[in-house]
Amino acid sequence: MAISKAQQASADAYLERFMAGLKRRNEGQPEFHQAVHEVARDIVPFLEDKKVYKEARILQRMSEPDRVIMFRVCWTDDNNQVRVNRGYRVQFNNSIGAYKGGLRFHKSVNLSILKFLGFEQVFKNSLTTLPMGGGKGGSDFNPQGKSNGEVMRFCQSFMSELFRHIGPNTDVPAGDIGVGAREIGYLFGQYKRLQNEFTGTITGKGLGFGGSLIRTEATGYGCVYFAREMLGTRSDDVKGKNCVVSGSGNVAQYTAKKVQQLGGKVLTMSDSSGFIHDPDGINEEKLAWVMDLKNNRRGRISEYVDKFGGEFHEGKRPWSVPCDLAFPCATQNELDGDDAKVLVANGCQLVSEGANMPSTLDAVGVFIDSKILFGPAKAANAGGVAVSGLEQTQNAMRLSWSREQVDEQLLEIMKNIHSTCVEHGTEGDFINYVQGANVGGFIKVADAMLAYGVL
Ligand code: NDP
Ligand code: 2IT
Repeated sequence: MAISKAQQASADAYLERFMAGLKRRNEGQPEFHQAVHEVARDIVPFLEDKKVYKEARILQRMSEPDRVIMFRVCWTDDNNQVRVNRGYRVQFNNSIGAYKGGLRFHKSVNLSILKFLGFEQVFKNSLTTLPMGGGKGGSDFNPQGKSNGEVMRFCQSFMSELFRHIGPNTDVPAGDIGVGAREIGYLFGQYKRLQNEFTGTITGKGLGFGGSLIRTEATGYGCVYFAREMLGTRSDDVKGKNCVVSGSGNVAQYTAKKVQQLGGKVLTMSDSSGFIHDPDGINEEKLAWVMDLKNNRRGRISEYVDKFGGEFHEGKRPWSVPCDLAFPCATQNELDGDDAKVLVANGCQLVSEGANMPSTLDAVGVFIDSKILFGPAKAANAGGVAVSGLEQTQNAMRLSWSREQVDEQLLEIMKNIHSTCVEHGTEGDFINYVQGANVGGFIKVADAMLAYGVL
């Protein structure tokens, strides 16, 4: 995006005023400020010569959610004690389709985190090219250490309020941190019971009751497909690359699997207690063991070392391990400016974000300044919600597509997102994927909002 010096100065002043207003209206919500700032840094200069968007205050309207629903969730634990949690659904923007986005159950969940995630989701869903608006929800409920019965009672209570706010043409939730196959089963079961209808109102469902093949794999697979597209612009490939992955949940697992399939070597995985480093590489057999550990036995990643050797680094993140490619797949702000400098100094050529906003604003700055390939979350991890969109389509048609059909469409969507980023992010011989994703995601939603008039 080439703008004059005078336009840049005017954009800088506008950005400062815009962010000051946003912070004043949304006090104490640092993650939301960060997510909006990351987008506004690119959108404000883009708007310099686009009066219609500016006069219609599109950016201001897009950074205010359509509505926020907050509710009490009461349930009884295994000791017959009454527990109280808070439930949320942030319905951010439905300009181009029904609200769509995951539910997160984690002790850290608050309004700031869900607003950042809902805001990001609007752009991400737009990039997929599917007709989906953006939303996010969840609870400060901590599933760790809870029995199946406790998780079921919590999910049923949560859905007893949420069900009245969602529907196949209104709002379609899915999973996120702490919400996997087990939770989706309980949530969908309760929704179906209360609504007395079988519709595709939740995605990520089990394969026997409306789920789509490849949805479980989609975010991780898509993140590596996106990495492969980025490498392709430098005539390079995943094959033979040393890869550092963080996290060991859904996204990390299938990122690791696709890296393996494409001939890369996975050196690390992590959880909230630290990371494991296996210099021999986490191969197929070892990954299968990690999946069983995390998905069935619900154990800690440190147990890997007792089984297969390597090192466990307690309380640490894996970015100091030298690598060619890095895949942050755990959580927000897990990679800061110092980590980014270490990665770049060690020769890392690419970062593809599986998690949402894993890199701090400083880290993003380091990646862009050093001109490595940096795929931001809203582009790189859009494969998950894209296949959720395909699940909705299959549900509406009352049929299911084959593994190959869905995987092919996922790959096609990731390639399209990459092309959109190239179209809007190319600056000379460098592709700024952050700018490309922000501008590419913005335009479609902004044009729909313009068409609707002042809403
Ligand atoms: P899971 O719950 O399956 O796994 C989360 C992983 O991240 C676990 O290894 C967990 O460790 C770790 N983690 C969570 N919180 C923290 C923390 N505060 N500090 C360090 N590690 C942490 O979630 P997903 O794999 O589904 O989600 C991972 C990321 O990917 C999130 O940012 C999510 O928003 C994003 N995402 C998910 C999509 C999906 O389809 N599931 C789609 C697009 C993005 P522990 O077990 O110790 O808690
Ligand atoms: O952050 C995300 O894109 C998700 N958690 C997936 C959302 C979805 O609706 O599949």
